[in-house]
Amino acid sequence: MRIHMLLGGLVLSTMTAGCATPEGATSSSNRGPFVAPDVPVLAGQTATCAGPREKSFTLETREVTVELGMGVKFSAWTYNGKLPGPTLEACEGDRVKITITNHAGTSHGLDSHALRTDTMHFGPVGPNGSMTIEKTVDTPGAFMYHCASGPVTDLHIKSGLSGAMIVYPRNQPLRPARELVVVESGVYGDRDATGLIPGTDPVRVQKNDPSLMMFNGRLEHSTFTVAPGDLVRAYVVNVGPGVSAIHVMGTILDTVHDGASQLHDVQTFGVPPGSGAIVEFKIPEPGMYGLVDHDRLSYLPFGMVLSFDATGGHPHGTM
Ligand SMILES: [Cu+2]
Repeated sequence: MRIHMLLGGLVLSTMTAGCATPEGATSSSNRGPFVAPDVPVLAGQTATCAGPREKSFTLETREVTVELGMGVKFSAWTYNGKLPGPTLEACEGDRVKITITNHAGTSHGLDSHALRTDTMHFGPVGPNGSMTIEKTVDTPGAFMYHCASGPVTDLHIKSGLSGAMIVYPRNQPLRPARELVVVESGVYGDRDATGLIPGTDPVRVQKNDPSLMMFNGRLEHSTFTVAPGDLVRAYVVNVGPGVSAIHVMGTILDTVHDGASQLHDVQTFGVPPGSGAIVEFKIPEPGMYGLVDHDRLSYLPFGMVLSFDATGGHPHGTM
């Protein structure tokens, strides 16, 4: 009960007084990806599968201090300066070419779980170097990608070098839905007096002991404006640590795609670290809803909830 009160307080705290559109909320439309500064950009199945059958991506490894929200900064290791790295979208059967250019001070590489290929292609490559992986993607799904750097790979992933790669099915159109990417990951370091986490603590890394957990590399999130009856599809990737217990407060997952398997009417779905799943849920009635990791509810005050507002600007959908 207290948790639900907390969720209510959190989601409603993102709303302005009265009936105005919540500040920072996404625009409402019936289909397509949510667009907000704090969610990875998503083109979606239709545009991706209609595009060229060869997809080229460039990922630049850079050491960047990123804003996490709530006054916290983190000196991260990044792909393209972002946490998580950019979402790589491809369509089943596409030839994918991923180039890594290393602008950082140590060696980095790339392992995408969407690829069936020799791991020797994953690098690493030294500072100022570059490498390219090329392969046809043949399996649809939401996949993790991450740095591959030999025995120190875990430290590199936990310093920020990870992201989502979506491979859309080519011949099975997905139902129209509001879509978003959800990459869950941790930060392994303590804040100094200025709010800066100056780097990754190897002791915390080894213990799988994050100081903070994040959705999409942020502690603060836009509220997603939806309407009753909307279908929402989340491409979930769990960087870890621990199984992500994906649950949407206020509803039941309509369909979960885990590899080629489909499950229906699931209250909470476990996504292991290093894996992904596509979860779909319908907004049942006017009100507020929240996507959480049910095993990380202790992090709710630090932003571990994605809020969906179906009130039409009016709390509980009432005038
Ligand atoms: Cu690395």
